[in-house]
Amino acid sequence: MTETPARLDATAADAPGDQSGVRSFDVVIVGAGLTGMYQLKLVRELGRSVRVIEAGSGVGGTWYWNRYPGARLDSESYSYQYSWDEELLAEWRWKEMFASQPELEAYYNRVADKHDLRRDIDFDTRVESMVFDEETDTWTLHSTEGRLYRARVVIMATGILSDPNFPKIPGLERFRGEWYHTSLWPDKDVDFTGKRIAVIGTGATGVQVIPEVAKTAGHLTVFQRTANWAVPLRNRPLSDEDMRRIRDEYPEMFPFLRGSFSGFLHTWDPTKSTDVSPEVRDARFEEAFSSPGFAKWIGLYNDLAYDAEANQIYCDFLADKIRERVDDPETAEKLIPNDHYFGTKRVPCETNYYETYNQDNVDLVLLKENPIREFTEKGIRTEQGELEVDMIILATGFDAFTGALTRLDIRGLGGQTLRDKWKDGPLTYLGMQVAGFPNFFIVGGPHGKGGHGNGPRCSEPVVEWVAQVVEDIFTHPWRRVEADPTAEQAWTTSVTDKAAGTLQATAKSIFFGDNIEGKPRVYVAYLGALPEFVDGLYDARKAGYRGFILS
Ligand code: NA7
Repeated sequence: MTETPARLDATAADAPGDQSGVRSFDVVIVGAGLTGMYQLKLVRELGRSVRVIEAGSGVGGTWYWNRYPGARLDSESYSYQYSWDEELLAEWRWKEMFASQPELEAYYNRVADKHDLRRDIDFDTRVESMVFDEETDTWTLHSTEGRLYRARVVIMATGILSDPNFPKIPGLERFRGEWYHTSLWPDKDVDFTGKRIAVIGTGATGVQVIPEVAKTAGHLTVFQRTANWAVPLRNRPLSDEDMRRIRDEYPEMFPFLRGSFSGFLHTWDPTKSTDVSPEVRDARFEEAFSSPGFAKWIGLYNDLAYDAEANQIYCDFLADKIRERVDDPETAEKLIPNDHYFGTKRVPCETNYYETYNQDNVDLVLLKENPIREFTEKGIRTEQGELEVDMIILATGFDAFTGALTRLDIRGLGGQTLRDKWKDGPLTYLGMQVAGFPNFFIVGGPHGKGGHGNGPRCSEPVVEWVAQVVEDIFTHPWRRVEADPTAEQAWTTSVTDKAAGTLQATAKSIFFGDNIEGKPRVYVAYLGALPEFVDGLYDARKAGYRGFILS
């Protein structure tokens, strides 16, 4: 922090590359989602030359790609927005308690316009590889389109849910109808009217898209691998009066969320559910069930998170709710999970999901009873026969946490690849850096808090920390910041130890990579509290970059 950095203007950043076509920047950020956008703003404010590389044609990341009908938040809209733009907080009027994809995309476009972010973003550009040059201490990045970038610092803002998971079912290329993956949904109206449609997947995305498709489909067949504990979202429009009250609360709300366990408005009740009478407990469950969002998860007794017996009581309550909502008892039983406790997988929030199965045009197929063998020209061949359909929708999720990084060819010191280094599971220090990959930062990846939290609340302090580190890199004599392998091992062990023996560990989930065939079963998120995670970062820097190697 000894020198004042020289400011490079936008014209320099836009300049054509050197003779080899390489364009050089101080910092390259990969991804223009909510994390990359804020990171761009902060790095730019440091006076550093910076370029964001984004595969999509617009900003918003998750809220750009996941434009399937029904896509919406299940964190309260106002708790999910950026906290750092007072003007925008005063200006932006959320239409609904839980914003839909179009409203969120509009919000991120407004942010990009207001802060003139697009001038530093290369859209329609997909990074495929990056190599660290030990002579010059710089990274060279190659895009699929043949663009080349060089930067001292690379910040991966690629998100935890951005590498689509395609089921390993042969024959999709043969299918003559329309097919879509929910996370690669086209920017056009997809007409379901009168069509025979198959949806594969019943996670957070499936339960949102299924009721929308069922509204107009001629026939909808849902293929379910695992039943999920989905709960009603209870969305509603926000009135002007609501917004006035909500805005008045911003000065207290944001600090509260930053100090909370996962950045959500709801907080666990420390009372044990087994210490109250069944009547009190049932009344509490009913009250939560009729409340919006995650009130019926992290707003309840916290022993549901760790005590199997307490959790089972709540599972029984929720199972009865499904039975009440689904007319056909056999279908209801198929929709009730029997292999995991409530909250041990991400809890999807739904609107009319269970009632959808009361429609005459909707069928449910259990993949455990009737597995899919292949896609055919006309549809889907299961063990019991061929189902002819006009459209297939894959709501099969993501190679979460690590996929967005391991799908790239990233080469650090000595030519080692990140993919190889992580073949038995991710190794990180503080979820931010990987030993052997200098000046390479991950804002939102494995071992980060975002996996179990409210995205912007968990990422803002991390993005702010990275901006401080970037400033240090350019104002100190050292040229590299890199995780110390010993600190990396200790951190990784602490992350996996925290998860071992928990109720979470009893379920097959994206948090253990179970949804992806062949992925090692290793815990990939972070189970501690948000303040603990953030303090760990800031304390390490304050302590002279404890656990990092500066050279
Ligand atoms: P999820 O939650 O991973 O759900 C994906 C769904 O697709 C889930 O029901 C999976 O079953 C199913 N799936 C995955 N692979 C297959 C194959 N090969 N065959 C059949 N079914 C399959 O992803 P979402 O997109 O719904 O949600 C992602 C996040 O978005 C979520 O965590 C929220 O944060 C928002 P499984 O349960 O694995 O047996």
